[in-house]
Amino acid sequence: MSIRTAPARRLAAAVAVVSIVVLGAAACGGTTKKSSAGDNSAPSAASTASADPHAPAKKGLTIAYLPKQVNNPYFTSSDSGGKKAVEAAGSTYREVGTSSGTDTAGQVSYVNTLTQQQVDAIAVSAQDPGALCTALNQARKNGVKVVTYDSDTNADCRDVFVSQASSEDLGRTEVQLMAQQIGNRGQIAILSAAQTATNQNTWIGFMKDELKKPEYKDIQLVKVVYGNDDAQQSFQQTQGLLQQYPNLKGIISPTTVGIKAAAQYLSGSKYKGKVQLTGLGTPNDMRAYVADGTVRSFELWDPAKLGALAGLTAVALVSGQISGAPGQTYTAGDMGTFTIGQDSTVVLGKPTVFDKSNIGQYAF
Ligand code: RAM
Repeated sequence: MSIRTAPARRLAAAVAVVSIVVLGAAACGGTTKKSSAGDNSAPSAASTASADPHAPAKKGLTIAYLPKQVNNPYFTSSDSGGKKAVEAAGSTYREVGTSSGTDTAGQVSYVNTLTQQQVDAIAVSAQDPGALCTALNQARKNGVKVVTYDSDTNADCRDVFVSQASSEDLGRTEVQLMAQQIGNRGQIAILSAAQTATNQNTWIGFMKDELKKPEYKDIQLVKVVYGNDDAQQSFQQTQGLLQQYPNLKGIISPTTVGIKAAAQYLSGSKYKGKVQLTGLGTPNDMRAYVADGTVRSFELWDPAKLGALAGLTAVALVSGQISGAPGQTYTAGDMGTFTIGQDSTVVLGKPTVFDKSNIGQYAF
């Protein structure tokens, strides 16, 4: 892949009018990426590069995964799904990353190293929306395709975001699950991951919006706390919430680490079965707490499928089958055909709600 030079970029600007007309047709009327100035500016690949849906899928690529946190079982699952899919597609899988969910400097330094090593694509779950931008755009200017999965960066700093589900659905359904469990009445709190996490913050935004509906007028969201996807911190935050709000009726934890730690605390306390807990968890982590009555229902997508789709999207980008423009479609192995939507986002599908009636069917 060639590196774009300054004269080439000026030429691109000069033919912008022509490109817009051509793109308008290619992108089925979808939005194009915002342009920005300065060193942090995006290479605007999606808005200028053409894609050939019939181009053969390239093999022998190196696709590097950079999860939020390497020792988090959720990412072990997602990235092993990625490994399987990338290897089945004839390419090499790599994984690098930090062991803390709040080490944004560590994530930046991994992006820089992967750029120097000239990997073909990076699939990254961002700990912070803006912190990785300069490094990711530097990677893209050097010909590396960038896919975010699970947690996005700003839309100008990657080619495609592979989202686990509709963020709006996730936020609203977590409130709906909680409301059912507490009979639409009482104080609730949120136990989140890192304060900067794009995915959790987006879901919390939709939770707050859902809570404005008249049917939830008797539910008060009293506090949002952050356990930083650290088991001990999440456990302590749960304990602190119950000390501070003795009338608390429920906790929503939209993180697999947080919900597990909160369940562990509740199950060994006098609040078991009295303070409700829902959010996003893996069936493997939550099985014991559903069985002992601490948790009634919670939801999640299949992390392995998310990791697989991220890797296959990276292969489609490097192969030139897609450039990231909304409206483009591509086939992701045996997962089927996907269409790139608004803000160059691809959605995996709908999450599953788990409770005692179906949890036995899932093993992740
Ligand atoms: C944690 C991470 C991840 C999130 C899941 C639900 O493992 O915060 O980003 O998607 O929970």
